[in-house]
Amino acid sequence: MKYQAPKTVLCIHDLSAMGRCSIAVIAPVLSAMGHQAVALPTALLSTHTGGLGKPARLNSNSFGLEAIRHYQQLGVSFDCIYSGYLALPENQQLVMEAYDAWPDALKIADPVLGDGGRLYSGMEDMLPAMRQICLRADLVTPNLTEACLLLEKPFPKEEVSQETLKELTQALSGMYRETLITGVRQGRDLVSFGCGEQEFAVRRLALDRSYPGTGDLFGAVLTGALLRGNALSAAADAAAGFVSDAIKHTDPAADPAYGVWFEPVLGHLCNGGI
Ligand code: PXL
Repeated sequence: MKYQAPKTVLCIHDLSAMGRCSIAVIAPVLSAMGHQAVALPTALLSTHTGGLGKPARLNSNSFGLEAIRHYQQLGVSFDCIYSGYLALPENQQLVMEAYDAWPDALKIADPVLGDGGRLYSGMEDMLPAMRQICLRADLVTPNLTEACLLLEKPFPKEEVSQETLKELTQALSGMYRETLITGVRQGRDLVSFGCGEQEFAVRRLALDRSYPGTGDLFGAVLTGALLRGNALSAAADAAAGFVSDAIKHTDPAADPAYGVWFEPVLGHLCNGGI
């Protein structure tokens, strides 16, 4: 038997214990896809900040810095550094130190700042830090709100056309290495638009339900699929398909603040399915 080492991903996100987002969904998704997820929490929260009241919160930058030193002492090497929600602007330092420590890792940055044209609670001071991270990343994956924030453009009042989406992605691609704008509503579809070596669009029928954490689920499947050697367009398609599946398996009567019921469909990611 020939052993194949799992790919190792350093996940620099918060851990929201309940509400199905952040490391709570990213780690199981990456594991199901055969990768080793190493959690580097930017903060520990009892829930996310999107509709479950005021969460208990433990912010720490020093924990992450010490953890990075420890992994360096161990001689660990990461195949990928995947960052998202920062709890403090100083958390930027964690991502930068990780980039310096493991320069050959694939750097995926999700500039988690807001959704639906609004900033998430507590994100008011985080834009400069996200910008710095995105400048050094190989792939940046904003939603439309985050794309507008990065570009200092107002959030569009009306649905964006394919042409506008293309222009926004191209503008970001002029600033960053490769960009994928995710989850944009166009007519009956939810579209992700990629621009880097190639331009492409991935479409799924929108399901008229929205949940916190779907960006993290999308990002985790995208990361896992890229690490399996898929092209960005194929990885984005797999991610859109998984999120759509997970929403379809969620009781529409359930409180959306607790996120999508992705657990019953996690098995779809196993055994090289994607
Ligand atoms: O899924 C993004 C996210 C991550 N972490 C926390 C959040 C959110 C979105 O609301 O509140 C704490």
